[in-house]
Amino acid sequence: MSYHLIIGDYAYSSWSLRGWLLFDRFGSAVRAALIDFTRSTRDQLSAYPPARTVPTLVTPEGAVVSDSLAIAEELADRHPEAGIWPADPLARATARTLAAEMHSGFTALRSACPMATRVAYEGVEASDEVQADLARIEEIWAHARRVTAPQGPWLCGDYSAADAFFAPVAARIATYGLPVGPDARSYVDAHLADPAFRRFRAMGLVRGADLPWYAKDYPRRPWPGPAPRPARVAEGPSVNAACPYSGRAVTDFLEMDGQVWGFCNPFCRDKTLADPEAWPAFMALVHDS
Ligand SMILES: N[C@@H](CCC(=O)N[C@@H](CS)C(=O)NCC(=O)O)C(=O)O
Repeated sequence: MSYHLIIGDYAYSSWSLRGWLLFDRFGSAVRAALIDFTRSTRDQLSAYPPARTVPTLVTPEGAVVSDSLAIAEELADRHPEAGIWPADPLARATARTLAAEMHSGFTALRSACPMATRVAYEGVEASDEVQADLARIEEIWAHARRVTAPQGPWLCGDYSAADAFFAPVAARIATYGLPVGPDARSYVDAHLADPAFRRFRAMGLVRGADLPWYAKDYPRRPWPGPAPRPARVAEGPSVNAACPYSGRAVTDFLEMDGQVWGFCNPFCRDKTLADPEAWPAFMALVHDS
């Protein structure tokens, strides 16, 4: 039996994004299942006591781990080679304190600006409380980068659980156009360009309804992340006979750059259509054909 991860809506569930990134970014195989955010989370998790929130992980032995920080720690212990926490002690301790502060804090930002990755707004006025949260976030991001001196864009060296924990914060800053300085903006942009983040967002663009209780009455602007490569739904036949994800026979098609590609179900086609370059198996097929 493998890991079983139960998550919420791709477009709205910020804690689920953290849990999902801990698998997708660090390479542990997982069977993921979605619960429906239009119905009671608690009822849908009743088969996994004592879980009440998502993400919930069921380990191969049947332990129910229903908290994102506990999932990070458990995966890090089970897969030390994956680099979920940095190997360097100073960087690791810094990553841990950042992830923990995110896990227990920033309630003004979280309640005023719920994650909603299908939209980007303009003209959002951040309250004093939200601005105070943003100032603290910028302070600890800058601190982490100062003491760990990473070569790349991430907080504590290579991408770590601290970055997975702040991915939904980056998404909120992007969606609501929140005011942050240039260093924080670069860090947000790194998340928006991260293929794992883009995969989660692509699935959110094509699965699940728009939930009215998350909608805000601000004018909209285009998503500030990388523009997806243009593609459209098409008819077969396709260049490929087998789906790039499952290897099964193709039934649903898209066209990109004048060529038709096939998938074994509409969701695999549509998540690819939403952001083709986020999907390595698809892009490998395109490059190798
Ligand atoms: N401390 C938990 C919080 C998880 C959480 O609140 N998840 C939300 C979805 S983003 C949820 O399941 N809400 C449903 C509910 O509270 O009934 C964690 O770190 O995973």
